Amino acid sequence: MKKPIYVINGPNLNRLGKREPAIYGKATLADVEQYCRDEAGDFAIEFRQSNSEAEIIGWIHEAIDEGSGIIINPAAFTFTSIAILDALKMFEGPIIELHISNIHKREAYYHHSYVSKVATAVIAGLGPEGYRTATASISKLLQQRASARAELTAQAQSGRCRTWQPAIRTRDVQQCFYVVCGGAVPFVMSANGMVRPCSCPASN
Ligand code: CA2
Repeated sequence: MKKPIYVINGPNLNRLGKREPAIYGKATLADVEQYCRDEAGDFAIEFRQSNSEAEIIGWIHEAIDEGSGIIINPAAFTFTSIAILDALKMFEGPIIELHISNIHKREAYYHHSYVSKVATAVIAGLGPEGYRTATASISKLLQQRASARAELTAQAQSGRCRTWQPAIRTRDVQQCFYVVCGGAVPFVMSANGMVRPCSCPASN
């Protein structure tokens, strides 16, 4: 069974639709949750909101163990929380950072995001509809990644590649998961599911 996509929302977003509609739109958080479910295809959605940094970190830990992808609107924690950044660094799947408003058009203190350092993609300024875009995009990324993994498995099993090399699992090294070594052509698979030839020392 497919692992769920976690959609994690930070402080004050429980009030969505109740004030500042010019910036945040008229949709409520319940509407936004429905947008995500509409676009999720085969994936289950774990939709969460909290005003507590500790609770959000707990949910990221849960996603590390049980989730396939994370969509996160960290709200004000975007600009303050190295603890959320550190938790997200441990997640190996795709991460989409989402903001309803275009944070770069706003006051300077909204311009620097810690979360962007580990995000696969950032969506800002599409309004509540951005949740649809984020869910559709992360589903596609996850499907591409699954196809690439299946292709590599088939190549390995067909004998073209003699060994599977466990990947360098940090995000710093272009988000590699597996390097297939020893075959005619070594490959690298990235988090967005693209497969490309690589030069792998272990294949020489
Ligand atoms: O645009 C976004 O989604 C934000 O992440 C929302 C955060 C803000 O700190 C970020 O800069 C951008 C704040 C959310 C405020 O919550 C509201 C809830 C209901 C109505 C208006 C605001």
